[in-house]
Amino acid sequence: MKEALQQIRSEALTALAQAGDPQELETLRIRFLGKKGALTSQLARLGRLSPEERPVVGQLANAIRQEIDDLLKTRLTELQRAQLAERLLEETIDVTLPGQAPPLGRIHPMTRVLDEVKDIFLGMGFGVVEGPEVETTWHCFTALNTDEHHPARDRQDTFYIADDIVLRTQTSSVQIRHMLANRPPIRIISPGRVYRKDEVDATHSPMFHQIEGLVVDRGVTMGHLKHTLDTLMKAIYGAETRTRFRPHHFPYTEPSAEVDILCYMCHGAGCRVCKGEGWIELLGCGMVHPKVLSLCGIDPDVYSGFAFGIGLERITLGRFSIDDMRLLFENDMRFLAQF
Ligand code: 2NM
Repeated sequence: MKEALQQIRSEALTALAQAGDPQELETLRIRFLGKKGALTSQLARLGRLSPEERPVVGQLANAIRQEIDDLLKTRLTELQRAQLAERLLEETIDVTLPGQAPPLGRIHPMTRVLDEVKDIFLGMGFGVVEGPEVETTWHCFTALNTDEHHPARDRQDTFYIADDIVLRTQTSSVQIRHMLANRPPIRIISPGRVYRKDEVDATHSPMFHQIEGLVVDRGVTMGHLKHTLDTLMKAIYGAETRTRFRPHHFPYTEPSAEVDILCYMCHGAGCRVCKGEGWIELLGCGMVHPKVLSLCGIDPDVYSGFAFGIGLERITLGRFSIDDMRLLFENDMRFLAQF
């Protein structure tokens, strides 16, 4: 039996010396020292020995167990150290490598144009006023002198929430609220989303953005209106830009006009951008109708005002030579990253 124990010992020492990783060591521990291990099964046979032999062989078996156990611990530490050293070598960080920049967002082209327009008007002493997108028909139509049968009120054209509640069709409703709550002098722009039942195509969307402006004071004239819009157009499209005012009709202004700018592509010669016209229609404006002032508690015999409305998408498309409005709403980074 002594020979068997020595045999186990030498097998174990060799195997332990050759083990390559902690997993292997554990397998060896079970093989030699486990409940059904080689050494344990030898010890089970101690009982068959003579009383003289038993303590001698027992001692030898224990010494071997201890030796294997010690070696297991030493080898485990060694192998763990080796593994760590290997990992440290593999995972070395080269701090001189260039970093990986996280993808950065950027300002949407419409936001950029809006910020520019705000700057221009802030420079002229205007305030920026916002208001609700869900409006009463009174603020959206009645107060704007738009009578009961006007097509703008049609359920085919406007999103109704209830009989007298709509998604605003223009931000003029914000200016009505402002006039009701403030006395002249008034100088504001009101940018924001507006809604109309239009099918989506290259130039239409059921939701778009408007910037409306309003000035009310004593002695405000069409001359002030023309100068203000001329200044705006030159600031957006360049100092050489020319504006043209054409008579038009809006229920909330009298007189009313549509404003064209000389085509920024062909400078009047006629091209694809202006559809051969030489001019591009950009906005609507006029002198605030006396009835609108009265409905807002402002005396039209004392005060006069001008107002205008301009589409933010329209300006943005022109400004960056984009030919399809849908591109502004699709949030495709390949498109947006160009600005
Ligand atoms: C436009 C064209 C002309 C307008 C009128 C008003 C208000 F509230 F004063 F009556 N705000 N905006 C107006 C006038 C809007 O958009 C094309």
